Amino acid sequence: MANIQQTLIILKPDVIQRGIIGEVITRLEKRGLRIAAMELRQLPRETVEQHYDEHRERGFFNAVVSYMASGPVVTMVVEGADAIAQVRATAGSTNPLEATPGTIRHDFAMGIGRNIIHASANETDAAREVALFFKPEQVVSYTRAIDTWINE
Ligand code: FUP
Repeated sequence: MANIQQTLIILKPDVIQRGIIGEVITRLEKRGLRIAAMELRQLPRETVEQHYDEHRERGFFNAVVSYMASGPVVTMVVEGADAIAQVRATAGSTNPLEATPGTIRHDFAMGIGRNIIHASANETDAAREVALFFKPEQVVSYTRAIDTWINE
């Protein structure tokens, strides 16, 4: 049985500014992931601070909060077999310099401070982050005819 998981993705402000929302989402859809929720929104600083709470004491905290609040983002919940690890692999290493060619961060980004996509790191973070950005009724569970061709 496939281990179906949900994970939270944020397409960061530069994705919207650079006009590559579609290209990034296509990478995820082509993997076979199913979009369960999606919204374009301007994040208040307080929400970003809550999201990155574990990094509050780090030197880059203010920079990452300012970046994430600098313009609209697209928040998404995607679903699929082992979705948390699958999306992290497709996103690539946090630092685009270390990301493997073919990953989103390698192919679309240059700097760790402009790494264009957030993806939950583990099950605990995914549950917390999905709940931070979406109400339960905004997350839609459904199946597609193609799902049986993606997971046995
Ligand atoms: P990730 O799990 O890939 O989102 O990475 P982290 O939780 O380690 O970092 C959160 C965000 O802080 C990253 F997306 C980019 C930013 N960051 C920096 O700007 N500088 C650093 O040295 C580390 C992280």
